Amino acid sequence: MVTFEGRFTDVAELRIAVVVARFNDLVTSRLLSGCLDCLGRHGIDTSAGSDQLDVAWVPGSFEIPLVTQRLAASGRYQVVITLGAVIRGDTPHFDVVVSEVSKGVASVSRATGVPVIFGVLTTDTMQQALERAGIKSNLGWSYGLQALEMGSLMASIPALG
Ligand code: INI
Repeated sequence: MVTFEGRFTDVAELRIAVVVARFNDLVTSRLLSGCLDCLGRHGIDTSAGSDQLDVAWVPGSFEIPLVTQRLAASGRYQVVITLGAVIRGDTPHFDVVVSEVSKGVASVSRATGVPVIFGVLTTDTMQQALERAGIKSNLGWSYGLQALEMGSLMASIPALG
């Protein structure tokens, strides 16, 4: 029997891309700082000159899948983290944006074989979003941890063929 498990500290070989939406950037910039804090504390170089980490900003969550697709297909990254905030109160087309970004990200992940962390908050109010982006906890930190786990897990499982 083989047990495959991700690791959180053996990160020297990991290259990570983060795709972050500017829409609701009060929330998303906080998710990004939580995420980078987590990655840095686990040994990822998060400095400006880092060779391990790149960040791509997109206008809104709707644009996340396209840029994620390009980054994942580049072969440069072992994992991509997506960060966004879709708030029902501000968004008549909430369901459309949420559906497109969630299905888009899942489909990129399966098509490329690169794990993509779904860090798009979907909440009813800005207050709820802020609570998840640092006022209470910062889910950006969890997304960073999940990226380390999935990046190292996938690297440990031999690909078929
Ligand atoms: N994008 C978001 O990330 N969150 C939102 O709450 C949101 N609202 O409220 O509309 C939003 N809209 C922009 C959308 O993602 C696209 O950027 C835009 O439609 C251009 O394609």
